[in-house]
Amino acid sequence: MISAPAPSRHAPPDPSAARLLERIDALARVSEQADGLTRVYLSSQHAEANRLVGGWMAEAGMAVRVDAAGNLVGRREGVRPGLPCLMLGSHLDSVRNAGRYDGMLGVLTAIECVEALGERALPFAIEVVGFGDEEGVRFQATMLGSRALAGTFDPTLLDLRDAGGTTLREAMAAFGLDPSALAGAARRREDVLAYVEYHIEQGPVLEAEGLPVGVVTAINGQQRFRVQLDGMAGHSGTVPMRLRQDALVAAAECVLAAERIAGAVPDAVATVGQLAPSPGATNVIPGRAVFSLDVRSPRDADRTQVAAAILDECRAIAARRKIGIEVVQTHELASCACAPWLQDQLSAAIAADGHRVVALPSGAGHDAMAMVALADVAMLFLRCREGISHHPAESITAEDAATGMRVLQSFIEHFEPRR
Ligand code: HGY
Ligand code: MN
Ligand code: MN
Repeated sequence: MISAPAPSRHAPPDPSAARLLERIDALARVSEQADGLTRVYLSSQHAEANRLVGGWMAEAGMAVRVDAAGNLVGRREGVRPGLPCLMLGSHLDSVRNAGRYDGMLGVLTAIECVEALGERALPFAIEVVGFGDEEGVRFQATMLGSRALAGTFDPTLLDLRDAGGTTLREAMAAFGLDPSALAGAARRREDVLAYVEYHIEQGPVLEAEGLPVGVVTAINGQQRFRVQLDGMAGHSGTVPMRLRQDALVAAAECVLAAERIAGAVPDAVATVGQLAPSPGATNVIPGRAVFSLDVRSPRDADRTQVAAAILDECRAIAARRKIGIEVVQTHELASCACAPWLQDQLSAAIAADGHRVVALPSGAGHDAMAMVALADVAMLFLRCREGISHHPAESITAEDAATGMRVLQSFIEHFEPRR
């Protein structure tokens, strides 16, 4: 594991930015990994993170609950109880060996902003949500928490199994949730004025522009697949090369095909992040190879065309090598446009803080993609060093953390619900 250099931090000008960074560091220690950050959905670390962040929500004066999907929800009433809310938030789960800002920055900054409101009476409520599963690390399907809150959760996903064979249904019950009550997590459209997510950019654009923050125009659509290749295991010393049905070699050819096909389509990306040969012995020809495929594009037509072309090529490779192939799509989310009226209000907050306004697309997926089924959405991006993310070297500066907080605060205080 690369030991991440401590992010360059001067004493932040804003006292709550100092506390924000301390809290992010404290939350990063809630991990299944002794030497880094891994926190997956419905784990004991997820429960501990809900307790820790829930305590900070309570300190900020919010009523705190965990919903039927395990999402952490803090609520601050407006001028009178029960008003529709401006919903802020992001996710509290992480990828494996993650950075500490992806997701957590948005949740903890929103809590600071709510606390900074003090007794100020707003004509709307504010809710801050810490979603339990944006990354999809444990069950391969992503955004399970935000889909449940948006009312689009597919109950057949309850039969998904993690690497240990535990179903999502069993994991929910072990977490203290009732899987049969999952529909209760769904919110009503009339109760949510908008969903706005503050998140690190996870890319190089803001740094290249010399800007601390930017407004997101749209979030690229994405598809994920599980591909299983079944050849013939055998003795590595005795089976001649011409007689082999080596599943791992076939998978390697598929990986190269994914790179070639996606690389030929502007703005499309394809990634094989997981590849598992079995039985996994040095002297055994891999009879099986299972890999993940992640395909994205700003344009849904391109994305589906690239995914189909890659999988067609995988099938041709398997046929030529006399290898069986099984393809399962585990996830799909269409590209998501951010609402212009919200973009305008975020842009005004950025400009009021003295920055040039840049609008940019998001290549990374976010809970906002699921939340758009419930309410208009928008995102505020914060610069991160060299665009590094999904890696322990992910980092931001204290100054930028303070800037992002001021801009989010200004957006909240001037928020005008759409008439
Ligand atoms: O995969 C993504 O884009 C997000 O980080 N979950
Ligand atoms: Mn992520
Ligand atoms: Mn994220």
